[in-house]
Amino acid sequence: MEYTFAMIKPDAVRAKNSGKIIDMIEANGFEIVRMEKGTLTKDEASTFYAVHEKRPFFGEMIESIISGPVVVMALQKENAVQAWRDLIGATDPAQAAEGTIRKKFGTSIGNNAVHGSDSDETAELELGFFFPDLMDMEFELDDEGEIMFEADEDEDEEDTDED
Ligand code: RTP
Ligand code: MG
Repeated sequence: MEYTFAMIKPDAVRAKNSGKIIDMIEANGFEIVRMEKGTLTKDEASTFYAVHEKRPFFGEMIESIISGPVVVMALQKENAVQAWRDLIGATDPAQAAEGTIRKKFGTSIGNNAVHGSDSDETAELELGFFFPDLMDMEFELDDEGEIMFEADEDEDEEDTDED
């Protein structure tokens, strides 16, 4: 897939590293299709982290992710999911490779600076959760590298039929 979901977590936002992380995203050839800053509610965080609900540290994860503003992004690049996972590095910053975002800006496994979708399926769920309007849009870059949005015509027809 050409798109993935990325989040700069509260620890990195608090440490004033958002700009440096965004710089790395752009320097590594990702197009930022959407970007928004805000603080998640407990309900939003629980939905977002629902797959981890059985983990012993689930409560800590939720408290940490709602502890301050996050920056959420829809990123575009060829093979975006894997490319973004490669750039962020291993979950534990201590294990992350040199030059990765978590190596540079993560301070512990719970404060690891960024999140990235782990599969195409997860990316679709997470993009749909934060940027629902993107899901029924087609978008691509024109010759100048500008994003062009086009409504998905099939979806429109379906909507018309239902009305
Ligand atoms: P993420 O979802 O945030 O991109 O991280 P990930 O795929 O590399 O790791 P995942 O297994 O999905 O874990 C989600 C987040 O849970 C926190 N964690 N804490 N205390 C611990 O042992 C522990 N293990 C994981 C991390 O903040 C991780 O990003
Ligand atoms: Mg994960």
